[in-house]
Amino acid sequence: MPATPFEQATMRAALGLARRGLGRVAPNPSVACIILKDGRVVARGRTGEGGRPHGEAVALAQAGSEARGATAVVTLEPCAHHGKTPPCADALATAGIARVVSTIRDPDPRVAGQGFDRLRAAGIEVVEGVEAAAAVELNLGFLTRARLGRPAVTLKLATTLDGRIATRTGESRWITGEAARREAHAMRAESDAVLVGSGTAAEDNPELTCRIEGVSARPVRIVADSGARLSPASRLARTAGDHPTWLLVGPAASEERLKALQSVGVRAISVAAGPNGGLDLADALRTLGGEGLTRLLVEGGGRLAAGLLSARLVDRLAWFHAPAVLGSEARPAVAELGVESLAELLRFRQLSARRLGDDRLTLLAAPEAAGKP
Ligand code: AOF
Ligand code: ZN
Repeated sequence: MPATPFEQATMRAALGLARRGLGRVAPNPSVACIILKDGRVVARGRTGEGGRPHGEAVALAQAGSEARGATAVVTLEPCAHHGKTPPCADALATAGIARVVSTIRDPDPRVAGQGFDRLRAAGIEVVEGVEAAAAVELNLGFLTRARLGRPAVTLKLATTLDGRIATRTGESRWITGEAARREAHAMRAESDAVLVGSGTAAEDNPELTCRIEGVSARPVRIVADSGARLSPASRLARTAGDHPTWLLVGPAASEERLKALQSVGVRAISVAAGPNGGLDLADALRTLGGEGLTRLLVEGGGRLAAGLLSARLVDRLAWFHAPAVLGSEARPAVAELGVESLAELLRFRQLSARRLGDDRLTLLAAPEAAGKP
């Protein structure tokens, strides 16, 4: 029997529950499981901090004997491998779950369809593909790292209507309003790491922490800084003891500057050199994937944005527009891309748009959506 409207609604609730774990479970996915019996919810669970326990195990423990004959609604294919814990597929079967409603397959080669197979082999009725598009969005980081070895990249920009992020003299606070800025902090909370270029780090002197009440997220703060130019007196360097802070440096970075930064707790990571004295951004992202990061939020500036866009390394755009105009002498959000003809136009697909105070937030997906199921 296909998923009932109640099961579909429960899946949407489960996706919302799982979303609350984003930014806290890498390199694992955030998976939620809601257990239904006789038309009501008897248990719900999601993946623990750091990626364990798995969501199904949390929900099954809460359900106890109520799990017998019940339906489990799970936001990703239950795992089939013996890790620190036995496979969730087996745990669901042992608990007596009669039906599993789920979304997309888990691309981890230890799972990859075998979770669903194990459930069916145990006599459990399995419905796949429910809310699949939303599950791809939820699991984009995990899926992208599994497929491409790098985190999913969301480029966040806050601009005027004509795409400017600062005046010619560098004045940038504030172009968007309070509600948009709060939303931007919430986006940090759902990320494993936040990345800026060295120019932005020098000019804005940002802290890149997540300052929203009741949220204790601590995304890794990363600066793409080929020459290790970050000042040891910057906010980032001065708070490196309290918040993980990484510097992506190129081969030409001076040992002396690196030592000064490392002595205050900044971690330096070597990356291959790229064009125009910058970093090889594909190599940088692969390195971050190797460190276990699945969701990377890039907050500018214009050169880093252009570098990632031209290398086709941006998966999602989060574009905040303020109802204002600055003119072409102001700083553009995206530096030169070298586009000569419309055939090279970078076109995105709109996922959603909403109003935040007087500003507007548009979420867009890159055409080569790296996260296809
Ligand atoms: C689930 N439920 O809540 C999660 C799953 O290192 P381990 O043993 O924790 O396994 C990690 C893998 O388990 C990960 O790559 C992914 O395939 C799956 N994650 N599976 O059924 C969960 N977090
Ligand atoms: Zn599992």
